[in-house]
Amino acid sequence: MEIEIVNDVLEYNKEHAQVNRQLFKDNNILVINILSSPGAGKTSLITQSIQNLPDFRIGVIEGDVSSTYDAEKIKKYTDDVVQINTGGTCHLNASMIEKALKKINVKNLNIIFIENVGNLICPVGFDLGEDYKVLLSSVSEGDDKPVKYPKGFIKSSAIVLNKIDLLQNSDFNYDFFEKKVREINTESPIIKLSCKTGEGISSWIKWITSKKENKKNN
Ligand SMILES: Nc1nc2c(ncn2[C@@H]2O[C@H](COP(=O)(O)OP(=O)(O)OP(=O)(O)O)[C@@H](O)[C@H]2O)c(=O)[nH]1
Ligand SMILES: [Mg+2]
Repeated sequence: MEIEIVNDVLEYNKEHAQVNRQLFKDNNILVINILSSPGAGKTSLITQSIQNLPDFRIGVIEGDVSSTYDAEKIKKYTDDVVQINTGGTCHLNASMIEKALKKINVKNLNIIFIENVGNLICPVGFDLGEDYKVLLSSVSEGDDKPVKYPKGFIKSSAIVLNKIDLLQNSDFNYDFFEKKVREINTESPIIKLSCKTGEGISSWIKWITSKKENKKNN
């Protein structure tokens, strides 16, 4: 008997990402993969987005090592939520997404947010078939994250800085943060916002709706 060896994990992932990408294209769904460290505000950004995009039907794929805690929070805002528990793995992969997609009614959706497992390292290398990766950083993590964890900042199409309501009471230096982001990513917008106060959320919503419009026209 011949034994097939899958010797390139990323190659295997790429095949599944392509299946997902085709499904998203066929159904005209914009898919955003949100990367951040634990507690930066991924779930908060998703619930804010759902509330501020009333004209779109939004699905959410929640990635966590264990627990359904975030999915339960999201469930208050949309029925189209599916939880992936990775059981210890520190990132989502495309095959997990492919399975999760079978559990939601994809045909009804306009936008899908994927909340990746909270960390700035492992999720970056895995294409899930999404349209865009978004790197969410927050004031409470400090302004040196683009220096210490550059890859996510390089690979993301938008950089969101959350918790700007805390700027006044912290030593976070926004000019330093921006300079360090621009040294490694000259293109992607940096969107400053607070999921707590709602400040800046309109810029994020504008970014999403413009990407949705672009996808429709392509
Ligand atoms: N002050 C402040 N707190 C915020 C803001 N956004 C989120 N939080 C708080 O930060 C904490 C973490 O927010 P979550 O949205 O759960 O963060 P997360 O990235 O989903 O966390 P994990 O899923 O555990 O990685 C919660 O207590 C939020 O209420 C903000 O803009 N300002
Ligand atoms: Mg969360």
